[in-house]
Amino acid sequence: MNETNRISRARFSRILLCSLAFSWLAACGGEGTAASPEQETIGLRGAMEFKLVPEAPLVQGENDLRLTLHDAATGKVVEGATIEVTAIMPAMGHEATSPPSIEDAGEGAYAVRGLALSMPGRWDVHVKVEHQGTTDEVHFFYDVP
Ligand SMILES: [Cu+2]
Repeated sequence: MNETNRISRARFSRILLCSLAFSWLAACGGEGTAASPEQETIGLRGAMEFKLVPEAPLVQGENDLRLTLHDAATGKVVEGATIEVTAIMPAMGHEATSPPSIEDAGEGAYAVRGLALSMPGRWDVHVKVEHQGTTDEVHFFYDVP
């Protein structure tokens, strides 16, 4: 095989891998496929409504976001919850380099600061919430340019 063939084969494998990863994401994204900056959905356990809004357009590096929580049944804000936010890059199987800090801003709002999205590409941001014995969680997908 000559040099040109080797290069085009390598390129083809990369393209194939990307499209496979993309269709996998599209297929399993379900509730979170639209990578819009502002995302809102009912959690996977149906207990809470999650809204996550970046403070500024997402960048490679550290990002600040605002999480808002409502009780899915009553519509009341969820205050004083314990929150964990992690981010992974599904296509590459690695996590964000450090966890963000989370501060209760009152009235169901939480400031998520320093979410480290270390690479361009698609990130799966996993938000887990515990509040008075009730837990819920959600995945939001974001594309970092
Ligand atoms: Cu990566």
